[in-house]
Amino acid sequence: MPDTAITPDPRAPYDHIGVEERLGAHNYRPLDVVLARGQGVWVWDVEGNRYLDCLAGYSAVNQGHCHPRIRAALIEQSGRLTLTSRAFRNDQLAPYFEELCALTRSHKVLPMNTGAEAVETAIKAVRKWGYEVRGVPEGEAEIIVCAGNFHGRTITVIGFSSDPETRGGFGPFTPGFVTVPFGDAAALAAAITPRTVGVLLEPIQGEAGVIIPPPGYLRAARELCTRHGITLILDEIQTGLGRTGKLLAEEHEGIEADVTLVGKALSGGFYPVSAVLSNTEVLGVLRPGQHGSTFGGNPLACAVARAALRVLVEEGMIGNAARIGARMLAALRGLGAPRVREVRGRGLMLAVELHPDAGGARRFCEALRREGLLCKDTHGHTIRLSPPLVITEAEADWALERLARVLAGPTPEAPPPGR
Ligand code: IF1
Repeated sequence: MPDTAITPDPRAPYDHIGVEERLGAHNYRPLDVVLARGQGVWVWDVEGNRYLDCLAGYSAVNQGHCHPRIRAALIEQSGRLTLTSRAFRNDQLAPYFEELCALTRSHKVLPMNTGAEAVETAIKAVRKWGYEVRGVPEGEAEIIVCAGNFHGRTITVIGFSSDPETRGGFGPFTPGFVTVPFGDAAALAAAITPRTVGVLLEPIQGEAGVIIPPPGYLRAARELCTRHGITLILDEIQTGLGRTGKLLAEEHEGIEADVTLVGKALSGGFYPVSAVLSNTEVLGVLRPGQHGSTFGGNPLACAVARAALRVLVEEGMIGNAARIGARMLAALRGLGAPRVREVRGRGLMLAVELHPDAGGARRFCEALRREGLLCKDTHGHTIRLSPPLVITEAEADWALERLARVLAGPTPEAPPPGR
């Protein structure tokens, strides 16, 4: 059982799970833990049990739960001005643009809300750029994507997913996407045609199970896009903002994308904030009235994002991710647990892939929950580990001790059947 408890919540008798299951759509199968409070890497459930959060909101809580400086910015701005629409200007937008562009070395930014919206926005801009700048015949633009990708849940985006779970039953889909194997530069080169306007990649495929491409692949993609005059679009919504031990994962290969997408931790988990980062040539094709969003660039989002970026840098979270991530990767690899097929990771974006005969990763996530560690399985046999970047050595050792116990211990009983 997890160690430190807090005063149980008097509402504990409330049937959180029963009501959620009865009234909510079943588009998730969450662990049966009802969280009520979070601080740093720790979260507490309604019974007062403490857990170390090894998912961090799928890398949206890189700065740790309820970071006080981001919360202060949220509270302060929420008392001044929260939403004006972009029909008018607001006093948070320009400073946010300046700070975001300076940090990411971008020349132009288009503010959106969710990651999927940023991906959709990039697709619109790059297609239009293709027609107006590259001279591709209208309506014929092609964007190359990779098998195993995850870029969001909208119809266009799932249309180029290769995962039957993600796309099954939702057609018809948007045309204009060509799929190549991830990590294969020759296949990427062969897929480029005069109608190609861009290549959309995750620097590391998160949902696919933290799939790291061969060294040099991102550089090869960069060189191919430069040579053919097409745009390299990097989806850093999960890999960005310190997760892999660099501000952006592209830095591991010393390249710069033409279009970079960020989201999730851009708000430290306080608010949906995303952004398309690029240059005038690409984003300049979007003229007034051709794209927008009710909440995109709202002053509350800008104030929160400004604080989230500030603490990420000022509190050394990026370097900590590199340091603690390397420590965890080495320790997990050193376990030598027979049921572990591979341990993958860069910075604090880690994954433990189990052999299929281990019985599936879900049962190990359930067992880890009972030990006080919250993590998520993906694609059946892989346990993803992505704690907040503020994790200390001691907290990482606390997590590793439990991971070692569960991964090397007896096979946990099968999880309860999905509802
Ligand atoms: C779910 C996955 C992770 C993303 C990348 C765009 C988006 C995401 C690389 C869209 C979002 C989230 C979505 C959430 C679970 C989570 C996820 F398992 F689905 F794939 F992180 F790996 N690009 N990922 O990872 O951003 O619109 O959600 O803000 O849909 O279950 P969003």
